[in-house]
Amino acid sequence: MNTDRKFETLLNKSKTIEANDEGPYQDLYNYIQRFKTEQETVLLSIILPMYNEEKTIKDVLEKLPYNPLIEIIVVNDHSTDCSLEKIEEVKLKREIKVISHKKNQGYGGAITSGISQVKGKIIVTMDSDGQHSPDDIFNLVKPIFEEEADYTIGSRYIGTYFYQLPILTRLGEVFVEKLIQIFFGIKIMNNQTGFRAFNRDFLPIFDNIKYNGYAFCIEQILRASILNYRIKECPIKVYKREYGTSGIRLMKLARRIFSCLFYYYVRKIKLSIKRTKKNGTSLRF
Ligand SMILES: Nc1nc2c(ncn2[C@@H]2O[C@H](COP(=O)(O)OP(=O)(O)OP(=O)(O)O)[C@@H](O)[C@H]2O)c(=O)[nH]1
Ligand SMILES: [Mg+2]
Repeated sequence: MNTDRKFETLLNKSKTIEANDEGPYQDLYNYIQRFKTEQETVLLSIILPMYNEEKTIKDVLEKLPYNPLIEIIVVNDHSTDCSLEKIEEVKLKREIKVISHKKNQGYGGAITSGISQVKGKIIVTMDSDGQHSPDDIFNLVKPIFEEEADYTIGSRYIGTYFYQLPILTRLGEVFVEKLIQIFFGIKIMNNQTGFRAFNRDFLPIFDNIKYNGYAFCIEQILRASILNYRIKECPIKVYKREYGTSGIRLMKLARRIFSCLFYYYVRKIKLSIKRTKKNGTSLRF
């Protein structure tokens, strides 16, 4: 794990916490409670990358499940607006760990900083712009707790999305889906999603990432596929971005995605040759 990343933990609101044992997350709390052991006391870590989300972050944090079995980590990717101050205003007694980057490191950089601090058995990442719904967390983590999958990907295509998707985004994702299918043998429709979950054992897959921006999403899918992890797309709901601006620049992202596909296709071939020679020895990137 890359631990020399330049960040500092600015805020760690360690107030007395009372479990919120009522409301919409009761099923989730009851379910994860079953996996608690003496060694394993934090069952879920929820990571939220945040870049200039002053309009949404407070609301997003207030709607998250909250329980002593769950930790919440916000990665402030050098926001230049009042996002950080908005976290201070979060109502309810919530312990929120905030990691602040001294300079912007991109979406992938924000996720890997969060990952370097997790204590949980299962890790969830979701966006802080209000497009994701926290009640879908259960859908994403259940297959991992049940050991049916190692990496779950929140998919609006097998779930729902409540806005008109730009035609280029849809076509781009279909094109990438086909390329991944042809060259890596797996079908992932919503290959640009930021809502995902994985087991802590899966963390080495995030070591030494090459793509710090949004191509990070594809990079991790390809790495997981090369290392034969079980990937599953699960239904989620995705809402329209109501505030702020998307950081996605389509042409730049397209170039990065193609570079990523090419790079990992070559890696895949090299690793399979090594695997044959070493007769099944586990390999890392
Ligand atoms: N734009 C941007 N977002 C970042 C960065 N670092 C972290 N993020 C967060 O990453 C999440 C996803 O970013 P978005 O720009 O909304 O990307 P998206 O949801 O895939 O794309 P849209 O559907 O167009 O909104 C948000 O929660 C951002 O706050 C960064 O450097 N740039
Ligand atoms: Mg978004």
